Amino acid sequence: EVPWFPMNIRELDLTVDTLDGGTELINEDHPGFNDPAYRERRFEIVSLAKAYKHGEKLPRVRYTEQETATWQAVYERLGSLHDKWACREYRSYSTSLPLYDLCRQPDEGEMLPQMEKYCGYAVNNIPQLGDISDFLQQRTGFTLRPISGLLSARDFLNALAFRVFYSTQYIRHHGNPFYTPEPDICHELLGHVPLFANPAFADFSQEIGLASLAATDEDVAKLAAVYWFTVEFGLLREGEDVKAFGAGVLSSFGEMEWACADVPSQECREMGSMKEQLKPILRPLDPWEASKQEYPITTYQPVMFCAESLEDAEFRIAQFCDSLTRPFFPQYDPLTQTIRVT
Ligand code: H2B
Ligand code: FE
Repeated sequence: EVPWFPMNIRELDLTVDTLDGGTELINEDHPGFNDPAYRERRFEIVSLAKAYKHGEKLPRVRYTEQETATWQAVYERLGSLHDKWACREYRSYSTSLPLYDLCRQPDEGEMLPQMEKYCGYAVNNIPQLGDISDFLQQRTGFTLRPISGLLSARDFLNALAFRVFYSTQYIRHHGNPFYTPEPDICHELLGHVPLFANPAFADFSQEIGLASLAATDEDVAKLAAVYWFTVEFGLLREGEDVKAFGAGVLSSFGEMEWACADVPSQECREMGSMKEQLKPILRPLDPWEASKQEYPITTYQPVMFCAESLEDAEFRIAQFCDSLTRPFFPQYDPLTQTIRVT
């Protein structure tokens, strides 16, 4: 029997069940667990995501001063680390022009000023998902959809086939701006979003999504691991340096130092519960190996994968996806926003 999957972008409306605590804060260790005001605010914001239907305008949230202060703390501290350790594709953009535009000059520059100009990125402003989604759509055809918490790997990956990325809209607890046990708007916007404006990255994310449609549970688990070691925790070689392209690294000071510094500090290692290990073990990106590699979700990554370039990662992952066998071959038709199977 073939597992259910969305055939039309509208059917993403059927994917609303989240796994976890993300929505309900059932986990006692969550920094917001004992804060009724935070819980109430979370409820307000996730209710918007739960009510959202395809085609509607993305909900706009009026963030409080306290929430904006949390964003500011994260934004400022990450900014200086990105200058040092974020990969080139995160820091800058270049568009490959469509054929009819070839008479014009290619458009190149720094990414963050673009995000500041078009999407409302600023130290004192939490950007709105709708503005970012419009920007990405014009860049790579990716759009954002609000979600209330963690989805199953299958549901989450399936949406990538439609070039849709599920994004949380709430922010971490103000008590500790530098820690979150789950995705929040800082992770999505400062970790994931800039790379979705990169055409090669957008294509390879969709590739993983297409491979997940109707895949067996076993193959979904493999794809989830490949996703984890690339989109979330992937590294790239730039000359002598190791740079971050995974959003989990890019949105965390500790993980960025752990992954990219020549010698991670003692303080950094303690933050990530790395007692014995001095540095992550870096392996060259091999999706077959990554698909079988175990990974912790509460400590830093003991093992990480480093690609030669984003194109190298894209090529290898495309090969891996092709190697998975399925009863049919799904393709995305962007004109009708449906999946065609052949
Ligand atoms: N759900 C949400 N809402 N955001 C994510 O980043 C996410 C998810 N990641 N579900 C998925 C799982 C990922 O860890 C892989 C595919 O399992
Ligand atoms: Fe993420």
